[in-house]
Amino acid sequence: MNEQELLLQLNEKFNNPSLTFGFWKDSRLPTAYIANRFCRGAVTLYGAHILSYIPDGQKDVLMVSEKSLFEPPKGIRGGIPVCWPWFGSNPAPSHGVARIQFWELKNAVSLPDGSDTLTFELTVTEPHELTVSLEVNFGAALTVAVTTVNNGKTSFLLGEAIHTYFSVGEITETKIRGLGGATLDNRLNNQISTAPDVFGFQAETDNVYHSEATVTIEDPVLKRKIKVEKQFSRDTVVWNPWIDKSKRMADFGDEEYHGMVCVEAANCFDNRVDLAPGAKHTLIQKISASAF
Ligand code: TA6
Repeated sequence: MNEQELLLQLNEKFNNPSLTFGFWKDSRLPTAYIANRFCRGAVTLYGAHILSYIPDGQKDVLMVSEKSLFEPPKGIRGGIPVCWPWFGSNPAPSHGVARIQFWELKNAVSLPDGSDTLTFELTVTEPHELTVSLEVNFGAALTVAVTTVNNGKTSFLLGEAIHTYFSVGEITETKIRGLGGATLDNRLNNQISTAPDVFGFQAETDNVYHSEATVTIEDPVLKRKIKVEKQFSRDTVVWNPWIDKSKRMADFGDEEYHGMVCVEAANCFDNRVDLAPGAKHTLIQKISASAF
């Protein structure tokens, strides 16, 4: 079946009034477009990758690089990559296999409150026999739940992150609030410290906070704050590539670091989840934007 036939099949199978299917921009990535009383949004079957979340009256909460490729097997730069079933650049491919494979859209439901929930699923046999599902609710908030089932006969150490690229007006004016007191693992110099409750950005930042506390992104330029709530997330990752790393990323504009910050619900490195045979684990992140 070619992409056009897939789109036709999806539009026939899921005929919710708030849901249409098309390609993402000028790519050939089959994408679900949501428009309901709360928001507009988009998620492609490639990686079950959420590309846009625009609450009514707001600008897009998510940032997608103008230089991102939308061509398998390259991962998309921006939106919400699902890092699974490992986090980090080792082994390759960076952040695992889920974001560079096509998932199946299993279900799409318009709920009585007017929000919409889509459920995607992917089953793999390497590096282990696992099934992962992503359930996303597009409503007054954006709620993402990533559930893993171990189908194998042995345990598996699961690394994962909901690697969200948030759009901000200017990173040097942006503050992150809520991680005070958490153990901070600076991945750039491997120094361990205790996190302050509020911090800003003056250089490349690649920190893992051993905390699932709610984070608020304070953006005085776009005059909004974004609340990031998490469940079953032992870690919170905060990342901005800054000047030099931005220049090294071919799929990211040299100046795009000014307009983004990643805040990620995660279980990574020493906090991976030891998943017994037959066991299930869910990681949840809920995003909501309000005036600031
Ligand atoms: O989440 C932070 C991070 O691990 C950074 O180290 C940086 O590599 C970023 O993810 C992007 O990773 P990617 O594989 O998408 O280039």
